[in-house]
Formats: sequence, structure tokens, C-alpha cells
Amino acid sequence: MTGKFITLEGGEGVGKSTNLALVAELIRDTHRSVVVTREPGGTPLAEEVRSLLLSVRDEPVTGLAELLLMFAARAQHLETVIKPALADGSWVVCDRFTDATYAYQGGGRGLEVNQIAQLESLVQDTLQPDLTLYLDMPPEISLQRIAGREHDRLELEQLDFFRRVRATYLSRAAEHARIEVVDASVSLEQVQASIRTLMANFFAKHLL
Ligand code: Z5A
Repeated sequence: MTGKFITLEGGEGVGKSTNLALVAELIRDTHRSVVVTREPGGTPLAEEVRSLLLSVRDEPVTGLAELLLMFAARAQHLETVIKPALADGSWVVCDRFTDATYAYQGGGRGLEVNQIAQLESLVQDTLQPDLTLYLDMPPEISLQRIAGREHDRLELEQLDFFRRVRATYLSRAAEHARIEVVDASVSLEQVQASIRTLMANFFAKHLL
């Protein structure tokens, strides 16, 4: 038996961490075991790569270096955490995955989609999430939500960067049936009601 792989995506402060907990709880309610994890990160090595990627530094980081580090962390995370958990029958709920690479390194930084697709194929082979909940919100609002906290290296980008990130997420959602768009600009109660409905539909298709 193999488990299901669910990812949460979205811009800054849209509520991914908050709603990751809800998704995990809904799965546990169906008596499945759940592994909750995140990218970049999810293993000691990949968490170190995350720190390298997100720390503010004087040396400019090239887009290609950023892309390769994302996939280096992902390779470790996939082989040592995600694939073993799925093979064991656990469900994996992950805060961001490769859609974020297309959105941030592709849309935001302007790297070639083909380069990303080649690395995706090398690192993941055919593995893709079974369901992706994309929490959508205009960046003008999401940046306000994180205004009070210290910003990491990526959060220091300009509004246009985050507009391109959002546009890329939305165009991927239009292309991939596994990506469900959730309006994240409404109250937490309304967001969670949408997520409960989407998860109930997913369970109906895949469990019962
Ligand atoms: N990145 C990349 O470039 N390429 C890749 O391949 C991958 C990642 C995998 C780290 O991600 C960075 O890595 C990210 C993209 C890049 N960089 N940027 N910029 P991250 O996921 O760790 O960082 P983040 O997007 O900044 O996550 P976050 O700050 O933890 O936000 P969140 O998890 O989406 O939101 P939250 O913490 O659940 O909620 C934020 C606040 O809003 C909190 O106070 C909540 O109580 C509140 N909230 C939540 N929902 C609502 C609603 N509906 N209404 C009102 N308030 C709400």
C-alpha cells in the first residue's frame, strides 16, 4: 500500500503553516498515519540548505545556484523522508514542493522552465503530488501579513517579483488538475471550510 502525497503552496503569509495542521488533522481523522514536512528542508541536511538559501547575505546568489540548492535539498528530502513514508502507507503533507520552484525560480527569477523541468525529472522521476492546495492571495495583501516580522532573503524581493510568482502559480493551476485554488484572502474560517470540502472530495475519490 502506498500513501498519498499532498502539498500546500502559496505566497508569503497566506496561511500554509496554519492550514497544514488542518490537513494533517483531517487525514488523521481517517485513521491514516501522516508525515508533516516542508521544503526547502525536512531533513537535517536539507534544513541546513534552507538556512543557506534564506539567510540574508552580502554575496549575490545567482538564480542557477538557488535552483540547484533547492533541488539538492529536495533530492535528500525525497529519498530519505517522502518516498519511504509513502512506501510505508503514510500520507505525506508538505509545505511547498516543486510548484514553488516553478513559481519562484521560474516566474520570480525568470529561469528557463526547461531547466527546471530537467531537474524535476532527474530528482523526482515521475513522482508528483496527488493533490496540491494552492492558497491564493494578491501579494499586496500577503506582504502586509508578514510586514511586522524579520524578512528572509527571498522576502526582500520587490512586489513585481511576487506578482510573477502568483501569475505562475495560477497558470500552473490552470494546467494541472491536481492543483486546487483556494481563495486565501477571506477569513480563516472560510479558508478552512474550503479546505475541508476539497479534502472530503479527495477522500471520497481515494479512500472510500
Ligand atoms: N522557495 C523557493 O523559492 N523555491 C522552492 O522550490 C521552495 C521554496 C520549496 C520559504 O518558504 C521560502 O522558500 C519562500 C519560497 C522559497 N520564500 N519566500 N519569500 P516558507 O514557506 O517557509 O515561507 P513563507 O511563505 O514566508 O511561509 P510563512 O511565513 O510561514 O507563511 P505561511 O505558512 O503561508 O502563513 P502562516 O504562518 O500560516 O500565517 C501567517 C499569518 O497569517 C499568521 O499570523 C496566521 O495566523 C495568519 N493567517 C493565516 N490565515 C489567515 C486568514 N485567512 N486571515 C487572516 N490571517 C490569517
